Parts: sequence; structure tokens; C-alpha cells
Amino acid sequence: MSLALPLTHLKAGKRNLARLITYLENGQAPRTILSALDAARKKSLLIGITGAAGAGKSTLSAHLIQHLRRPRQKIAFIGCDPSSPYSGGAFLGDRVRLGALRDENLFVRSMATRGAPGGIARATPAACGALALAGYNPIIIESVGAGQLDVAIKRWVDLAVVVLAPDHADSIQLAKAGLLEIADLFVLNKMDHPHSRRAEQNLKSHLSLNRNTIEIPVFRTVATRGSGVRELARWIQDRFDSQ
Ligand SMILES: Nc1nc2c(ncn2[C@@H]2O[C@H](COP(=O)(O)OP(=O)(O)O)[C@@H](O)[C@H]2O)c(=O)[nH]1
Ligand SMILES: [Mg+2]
Repeated sequence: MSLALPLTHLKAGKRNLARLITYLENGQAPRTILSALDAARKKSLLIGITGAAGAGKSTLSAHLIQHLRRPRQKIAFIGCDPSSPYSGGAFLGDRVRLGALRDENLFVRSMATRGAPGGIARATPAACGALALAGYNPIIIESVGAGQLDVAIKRWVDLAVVVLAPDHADSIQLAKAGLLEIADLFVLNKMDHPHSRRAEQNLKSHLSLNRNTIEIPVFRTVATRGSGVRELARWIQDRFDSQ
């Protein structure tokens, strides 16, 4: 991509956008472009999805995309991965991946964190700015389940969704991961798991101990079946439609 390409060309299509993101990942963008992208990020609702590896973040995101989008609305997903990018966004599952190729209004991208701290790639915030400029709204960002380090995402998303699974919902684990402090809402996924009720009680009693966390909503989902995701999407829409 030429350095001279005006950012307004981003509306021209997904290919330009993909090229710009690669260029951001390679650290080639001049300061002026980075600050324009930084400012542009505020145009879109940014939803961060975080939580331990295997909790079901990607599976949940695939369903959330379907529930959050409205006709002709452009929606984007960035999945952050520790090492190499997944090919073509396979992390979201075949249905969404194949749909994304055909669907001009859905942009799916994986970004390698390449050891960057915080569970996201260094270029992820700038990439979100590019997506916002191109009219994608909302933008869903899945961060690597890096526990404590994941709290970095909280700084620049509008909504931090912490996904827990019964095997990760133990209160000591939660406190250790620092996830209690960053959550705007919790999703307790894998409610088909035999220990799910106990995990829910455990989480709720933990939240009730602290005045700052007592009001945080807890949604229950079975992401593999998509159950509970409609309610989650509705809550998100209600909260941000009113702003
Ligand atoms: N039983 C069950 N398995 C799930 C559920 N959600 C996700 N999984 C499975 O858990 C594994 C990890 O899911 P994934 O979405 O990749 O987790 P991520 O690492 O947090 O993105 C996959 O094998 C999913 O099929 C659920 O609600 N119930
Ligand atoms: Mg994932």
C-alpha cells in the first residue's frame, strides 16, 4: 500500500483495509496516520472479549456477531493470537469464516500478538481506528486469554466482556487473573457443564462481597449452541442505543 493512500479510501473496500492493517502490523505507519486512527476509534463501539484460553470466547463471538448486526450494518471482528495468525480467520468457525468472505459488511481478521503484553497485538488499537473510519461499528476484539495481562484491553474498549467457564470460575482463579476489576459484564459459558451451577453460585457470591462488583450482570450461555447469546446482545444494544 502506498503511503500516500488517503484514509478516506478505506471505504472503498475490505482489501484496502486489510492492506492498511498489515502495514500497521509492520510498524510502517507514520505518526500522522496513527494519530488520525487513534482519534477515529471513538466513532465505533468497541467490545472487548477476554477470559482464559478455552473459555469459549471465539465460539461466543461468532454468535454475538450474528445477533448484534442489523441489516446493512458493517461489523468487524479482530481475534488476537499469541503467535502466528490463523489462516483466514478460521478461529471463528467455518460458518462465519466462509460467510465473511462473501459478506461485504463483515470484516474478520486475526492479529498475532508476537509477544506483546496485554493480550492484544501492538497494532490492534490502530486497526480498530481504521475499521471505525471505514464504517465498521461495532468492532469486537477477542484478546488472548493471558489472565492478568489481559487487563490492558480495558483501557480502550467501551465494554469489557469477561468470559468464564465452570472450570475457570473458581473465585481464587478470578482474583488472581485480575479479571474482576475489569469486567463490565460476565459471561458464564459452558452452562451445559456439570459444575456450571456451582460455578455460578461461586461467581455471584464473590461479586456480592464487593460494592463495586455487586451490580455487574452475569449472563449464562452455551456458546456451542448459541443459547443465551440473544439476551447478551440485547443487553449490549440497550445499553449503547441509549447513549
Ligand atoms: N460444552 C461446551 N463447549 C464449549 C462451549 N463453548 C465453547 N466450547 C468449546 O470449548 C472449546 C474452546 O472454545 P473457543 O471458542 O475456541 O475458546 P477460546 O479459546 O476462549 O476462544 C471448543 O472446543 C468449543 O467448541 C459451551 O458452551 N459448551
Ligand atoms: Mg479464541
